[in-house]
Amino acid sequence: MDPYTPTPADRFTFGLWTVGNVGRDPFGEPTRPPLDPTHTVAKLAELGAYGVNLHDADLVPDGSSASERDRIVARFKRALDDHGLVVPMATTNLFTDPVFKDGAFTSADARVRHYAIAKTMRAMDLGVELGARTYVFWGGREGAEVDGGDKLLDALAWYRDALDYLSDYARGQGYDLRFALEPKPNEPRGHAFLPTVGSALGFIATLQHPEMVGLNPELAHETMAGLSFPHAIAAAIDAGKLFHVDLNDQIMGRFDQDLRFGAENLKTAFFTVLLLEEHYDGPRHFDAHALRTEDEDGVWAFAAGCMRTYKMLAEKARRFRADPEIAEALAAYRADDPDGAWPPRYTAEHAAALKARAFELEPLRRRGPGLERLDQLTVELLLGVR
Ligand code: GLT
Ligand code: MN
Ligand code: MN
Repeated sequence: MDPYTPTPADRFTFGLWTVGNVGRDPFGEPTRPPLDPTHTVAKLAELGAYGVNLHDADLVPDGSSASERDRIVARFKRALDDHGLVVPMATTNLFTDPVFKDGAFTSADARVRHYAIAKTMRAMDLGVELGARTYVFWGGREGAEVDGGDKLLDALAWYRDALDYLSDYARGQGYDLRFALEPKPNEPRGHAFLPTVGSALGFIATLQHPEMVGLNPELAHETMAGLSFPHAIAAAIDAGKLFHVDLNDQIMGRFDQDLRFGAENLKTAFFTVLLLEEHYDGPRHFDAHALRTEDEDGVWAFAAGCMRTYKMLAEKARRFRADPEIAEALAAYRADDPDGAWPPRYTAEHAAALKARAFELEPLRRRGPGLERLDQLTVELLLGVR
């Protein structure tokens, strides 16, 4: 078998909303018909995916009766069973309904905030019923264009109140769920609350149950903010908070593109995969969609492409580690200090000696760390000539 053909062991997942994206944009109508979720399940299984994720409303339209909901869910579960797909992550659509136009958990109208919590509890019930262990919070409408609304501090407090309430709900129900916050700097709002991985990490520390809340960083979102995705992932890993990941691609400084993984920034994709392969064992979720130009065949080519590129980059990551010249360049980049081990242990005596130490700085100023060579070796590896 082609080594880059995905299998469920690779744990690739897509959202119903990703392959199901109909190609609507702010200037144009849909270019593709909606997909039946059971058809999506069958196609994703055929392509070698492991799972499918969803918003409540991707499966059960808002306002469905209880019996309609149960009928839709039973049919979807049958499709999952028939095709061996799982639902590792679920989330709530708190952005499409006009009721959320000025925020859900951060709406200035307390009735909307209460409704958002109620909708999320029902969506959590659905996610857990389908087997989800990760619950994502993307605050699509949590933001502002007008700071004259004077709610910058209140909005963060309301966001915190809602997450605290929902953590208690999940615990009260005995749900085995972890929450993953997904930052984004803007779009659809002018300024989003919790715009980056760093801001979300700081916020989590203020929650009542910080241990059950982590991050779902998205490549496109950090890139829109002008930041590096590998750096953001590293910060989340360092904090023990990489609970989930949204892989896609994006041109910096553009609208939210959600391009096929690896379509734009191959080096970013490579260093992302290197980190994930070595420090993350959750599902590899593609939060992207086919270009608006494409028909359904293009959608499945897009989905297969995301997974295939990930696998090719995972193979490159293994070669990066196994390459003796790269290993040698990496070893040369890091220099030990013959006069003292790292990390230094503080004692008053050590501090006094360190302050008094006569450093020979001239050789350190002159030393070239070899990064040009290292980077070129990486490029050659990625281009397939080593
Ligand atoms: C929406 C958004 C994504 C989020 C999804 C989860 S919905 O498509 O663009 O980044 O991950 O709510
Ligand atoms: Mn996105
Ligand atoms: Mn996303």
